[in-house]
Amino acid sequence: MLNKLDVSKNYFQQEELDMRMAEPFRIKMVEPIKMIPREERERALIEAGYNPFLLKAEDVYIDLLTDSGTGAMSDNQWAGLMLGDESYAGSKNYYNLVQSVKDIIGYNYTIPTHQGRGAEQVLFPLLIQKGQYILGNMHFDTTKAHIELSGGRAVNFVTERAFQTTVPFDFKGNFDCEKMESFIKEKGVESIGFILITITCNSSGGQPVSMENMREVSAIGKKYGIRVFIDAARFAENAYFIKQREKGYENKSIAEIIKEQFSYGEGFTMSAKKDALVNIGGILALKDDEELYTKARSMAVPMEGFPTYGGLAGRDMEALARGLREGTDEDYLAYRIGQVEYLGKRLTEGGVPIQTPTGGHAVFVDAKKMLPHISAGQFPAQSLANELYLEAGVRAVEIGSFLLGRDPETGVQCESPMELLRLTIPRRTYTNNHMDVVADALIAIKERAHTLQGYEFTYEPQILRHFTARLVPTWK
Ligand code: P70
Repeated sequence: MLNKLDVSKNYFQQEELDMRMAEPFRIKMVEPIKMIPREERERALIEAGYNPFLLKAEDVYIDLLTDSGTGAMSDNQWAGLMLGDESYAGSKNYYNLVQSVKDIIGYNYTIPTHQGRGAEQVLFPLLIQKGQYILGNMHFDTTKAHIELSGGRAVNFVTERAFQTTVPFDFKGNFDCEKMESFIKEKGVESIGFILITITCNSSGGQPVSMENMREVSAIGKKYGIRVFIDAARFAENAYFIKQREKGYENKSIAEIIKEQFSYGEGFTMSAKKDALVNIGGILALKDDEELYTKARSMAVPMEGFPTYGGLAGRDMEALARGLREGTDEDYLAYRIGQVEYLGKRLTEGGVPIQTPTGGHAVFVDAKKMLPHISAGQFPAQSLANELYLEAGVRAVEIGSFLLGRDPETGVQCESPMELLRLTIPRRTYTNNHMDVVADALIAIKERAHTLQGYEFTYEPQILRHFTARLVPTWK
């Protein structure tokens, strides 16, 4: 009898092999990728100012920068592209999208947008009065920027357990409801704009929010008359975790869980480039507030486009209408979460510290633990990102002090509570052999982690600096 899996490394015992799920699809089109030689990678990284955002994608072998818009569409979605109705007004693809949102999420009013931030820029100014607080588990960075652009102040209430990376907890995306309620009482209800639940919670590691927690947040909203919205980029992955981990949901279908999740909000913004499996697109939807919908529709026209296309081609709306359905398929989700788990398991076995348990869309390596000799101000996770590129042509992204930036008032570098390297896994794109390349590289780096150096700026833009900043190693 086969005891170990004989492909790549011998990591799997028999029972794990039995549990393992192969891809629930076969591949009918491929896109060649290649690893350029080490000297060329060194040159490319210098040219990129030691900032992987500035690398040419062609110089990257395995691209784990983001899961946003990088997934593979299905044959059904590609077929949908050919059915694009490019009418300026009333495209049939828009009505298909509205129907998908109704069927899957249960909301009545849908406005397509060019991506997630498009939905945010239409909705937020309608909800925020200057100086109001917007309460979230952990706002995503562009979301925070949109809140601030609308005059609001973004405040995070994610559970402290999220910051203890080595201590497992099933729902590290949960709100600390007690803390949030004290804040509401302290500041007064009129100073609160709305509550935003981000599922899954990207910034704490793609970590899910439990149904119980969503219910509690919604109850707090009702108690104080504060509106609750959802940042729904990874809503299907969140539902899958609830089914896997939350008592009482093991026998519910993903479809039922998704509907219940959305019952706790009155509207959502969604970057459709994630769980909805498209390369571009977003959605703003409202459950039943016709008045707010009417206002949002008027705002959408100058910002995004006429409300039946909102910045998308008809064909893109069709791919999205179909992707929304595919992204909620249970077999697909089991494979998807399984792949992230696989990479996490390989890294853990190899002694690389990660946020545990693994989340939905990425494995987050704890660079603070792996490179304790590099201070927050010299960006340990950025150092690890650069070394990973040199080692194996893999591009990952820093989520730590480099991304966080400086205090706008004092100009002092903020210290992030976590210094993470995000290995973000595009959907249906790479195989577990690719995951092995990534794991082997990080395990090799771990052995010489003490030799890695910190970084300092040679160019530091004032806003959203991480996208275009240039760095050098501190000893050079
Ligand atoms: C990511 C991307 C986008 C995002 C999100 C949540 C929870 C809204 C948005 C905005 C962005 C990114 C980060 C680093 C590198 C590349 C890209 N997340 N809410 O990868 O949506 O981008 O469609 O405007 O995660 O996490 P959109």
